[in-house]
Amino acid sequence: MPEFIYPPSLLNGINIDVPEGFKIRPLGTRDFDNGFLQLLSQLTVVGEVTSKEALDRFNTMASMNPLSYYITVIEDIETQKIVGSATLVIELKFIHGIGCRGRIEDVVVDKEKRGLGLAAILNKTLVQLAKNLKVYKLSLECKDALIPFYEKFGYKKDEGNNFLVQRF
Ligand code: 16G
Repeated sequence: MPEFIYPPSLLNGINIDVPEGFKIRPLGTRDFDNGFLQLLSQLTVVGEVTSKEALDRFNTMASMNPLSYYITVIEDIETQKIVGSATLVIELKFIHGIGCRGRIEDVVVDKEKRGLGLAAILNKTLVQLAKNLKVYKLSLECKDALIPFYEKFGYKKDEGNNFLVQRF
């Protein structure tokens, strides 16, 4: 199993300043012992997930060809805890010249570490990574209150297009 969910070198050319004491990098296998799932539970329901299930899912995602799951985390270097995470998902298309679409998912920063600009760092990094991967569009879903935050990274409402959902 690879150590990281995508090659860390893909972040090399993306020079977005991170506050001292923090590191941005792809999700790693050891992060399941360093609070990654607990962090996700600050966003939504994670449910009962065993270590084996988590690592199997990691392995499936990391083995995709081409890669689709660019889960990017911020580590607190001193404690090794994962204090921020956001995912770029790449969806393959026939349209737009065998193009691909990007989606930003599961953006979360630990409630103890909010106000340091970590969510902005994750967003700027993933917008740049999506551009490097040549997506023709990048989208996300968010609550009304977060629209002004996401607008700072180039998103706008897609007038006439709505987000519809069914929950099961
Ligand atoms: C937010 C997230 C989405 C996540 C969902 C979970 C962002 C930009 N959006 O909409 O990615 O999957 O919350 O909520 O992070 P749910 O459990 O109600 O689907």
